[in-house]
Amino acid sequence: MGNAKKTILITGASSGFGEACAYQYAKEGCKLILTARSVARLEGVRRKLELDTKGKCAVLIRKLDVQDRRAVEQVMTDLPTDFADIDVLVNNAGLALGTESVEQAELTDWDTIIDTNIKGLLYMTRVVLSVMVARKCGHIINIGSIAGNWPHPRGGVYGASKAFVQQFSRNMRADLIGKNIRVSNIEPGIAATNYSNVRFKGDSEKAKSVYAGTKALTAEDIAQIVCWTSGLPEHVNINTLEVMPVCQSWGPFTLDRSL
Ligand code: NDP
Ligand code: 8X3
Repeated sequence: MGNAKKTILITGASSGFGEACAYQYAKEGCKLILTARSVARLEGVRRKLELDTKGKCAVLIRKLDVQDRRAVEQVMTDLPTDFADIDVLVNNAGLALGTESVEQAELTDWDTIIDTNIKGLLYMTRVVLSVMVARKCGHIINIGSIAGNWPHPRGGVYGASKAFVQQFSRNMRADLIGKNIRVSNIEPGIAATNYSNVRFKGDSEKAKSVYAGTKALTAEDIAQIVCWTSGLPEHVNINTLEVMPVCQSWGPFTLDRSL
């Protein structure tokens, strides 16, 4: 089946997985709608796409904060007709903030995580689904995380937000039976992107130390998986796909022997 000629909307396309998905889908002959808050970085992605594809890739960029429900609705309303039939939505925009234990975490960080990873993903999904349901086709690909599947000390609300994404993906798929719409949740482990820089609030030394001595996943690894997932024959649905680098695995249970 493949992805050629599909219209793909990617949130958080200014960096990391979203940016790498844009390059991969462009190689596969897709039309792209790239969204993020940073227009300057989106312009950079568009320039690189134009060079890579010798201007053959149709790209629309839109400044969009997924936390803003009205803005999400407006972006969809304002799409030119030749970009309006979205075949694939990659719900990728997201972040972790802070590394404190739950009793010390900043409540404003929790708000931002919930507003972006949960509410933003819900707003995007609802507006795009209305188009997909009307066309009786489409594919929603959510970017979850292994942090939604396994307990992570100091992963608090971030991991919980990704557990939400996993269960929402499953429930959505249950609701959409008979409507010919695919739903997939891709759950990466540690990947070297700007993620840690955001999580450590710009402390690039700390962010670098997360990946030191590891061979972490790359954004391109995840982009290949996302594009493969949507390029499978139309009757095939990847429900969930958890992926870690070989250097990552689980820890044992912990016992407190001090009591
Ligand atoms: P990056 O920080 O490199 O990219 C995050 C992207 O999300 C950026 O394009 C950013 O753009 C965008 N974004 C953040 N907040 C908003 C917002 N409010 N509205 C719109 N866009 C927003 O990190 P990754 O590429 O690693 O992260 C992508 C996804 O992958 C996230 O959901 C993350 O949780 C998940 N993930 C990451 C893993 C990792 O180890 N890297 C592992 C597992 C999952 P801008 O700032 O311009 O808005
Ligand atoms: C984050 C995944 O492995 O860095 O979503 O905690 S990990």
